[in-house]
Amino acid sequence: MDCIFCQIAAGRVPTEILYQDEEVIAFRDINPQAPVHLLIIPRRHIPSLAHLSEGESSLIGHMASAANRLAKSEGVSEKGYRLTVNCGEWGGQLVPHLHMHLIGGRKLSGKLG
Ligand code: DGP
Repeated sequence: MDCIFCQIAAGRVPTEILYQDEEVIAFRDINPQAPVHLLIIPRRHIPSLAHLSEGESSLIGHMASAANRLAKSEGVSEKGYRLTVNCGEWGGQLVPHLHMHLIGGRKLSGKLG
């Protein structure tokens, strides 16, 4: 188990968990790009969005629901926020465990790449 996010999900790395249920957990990004920068990850190791089978697509909806809930509790729901899934090397994915970034708390640039 050398995946850092698997270790966080297993409770092996001390991390403040902001939300958890049977499928996902959420915690703060170690390198925040905005006042609010959270990561929502599946408990199960899925290397990237490209590895998600069609039968597993409801997981993304589940992650987005968790993100919406967190956006409210973090106070960014009204002004707005961004959900991003980086996929693969050219998509800017550094940690090979599927995750969704929830970024907010300031006006974000329109740039996506
Ligand atoms: P990505 O480029 O989409 O793979 O983003 C990975 C993010 O994960 C990056 O913003 C930094 C964050 N990160 C990496 N290692 C850790 C860690 O050990 N703890 C936390 N909280 N975040 C981490």
